[in-house]
Amino acid sequence: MFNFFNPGLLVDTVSSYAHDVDFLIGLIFSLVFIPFVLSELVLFYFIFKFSKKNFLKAKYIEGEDPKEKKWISIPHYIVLLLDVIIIIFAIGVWVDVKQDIPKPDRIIEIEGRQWAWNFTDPGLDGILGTKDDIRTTNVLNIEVNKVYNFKLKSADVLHDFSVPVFRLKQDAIPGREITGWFKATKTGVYDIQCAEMCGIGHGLMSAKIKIKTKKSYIEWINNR
Ligand SMILES: [Cu+2]
Repeated sequence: MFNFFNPGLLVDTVSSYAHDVDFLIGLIFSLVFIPFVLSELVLFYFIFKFSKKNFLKAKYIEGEDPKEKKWISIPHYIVLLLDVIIIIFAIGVWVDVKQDIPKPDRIIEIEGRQWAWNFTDPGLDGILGTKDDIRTTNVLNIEVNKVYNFKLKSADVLHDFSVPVFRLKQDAIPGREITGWFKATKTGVYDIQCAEMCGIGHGLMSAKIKIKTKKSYIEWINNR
């Protein structure tokens, strides 16, 4: 599929599904951009052409004769077809990212609150809710190339856990625990944001995700 707009060039792609989301953005942009340019060209051509005085008098057309409205109905069917193409690809990516949650190597807890992110790592035993759990605020330490499931909660209002390099966004809803997943493909330090207006400190709700190698991740756990 033609994909001349690649957002991956603007923001690093660091999760297993980041390229799928980029493909979708590129697909939608391409399929919307071309009809947009064509229809604007036709519009300006007609404005120019019919602005000459006494060129052609406007007629009242009821559209009962199919030939008279083909200029409307054919582009309309093309747009509907493009919509269906977008929906088919979008459902595929949605199922991968949001619904088919793979078996985790590790389960963590994420809690949004006004105005910080709290993270709970299960620690050495790999089990949440035990004594060796590691709680951090505004820094999430994870291991590269491992499937993580997260249990996302909110302590107060709507927040949204967003990791741009993962192409991941998930609302945190008070009273609910939402399970999601990611698998980081590169080490490094990247931004976490809150993507839901959650009060006056919303803009301060930035955090960091530190994606570590197995060795430095185990080191981090042992040094706690
Ligand atoms: Cu927030």
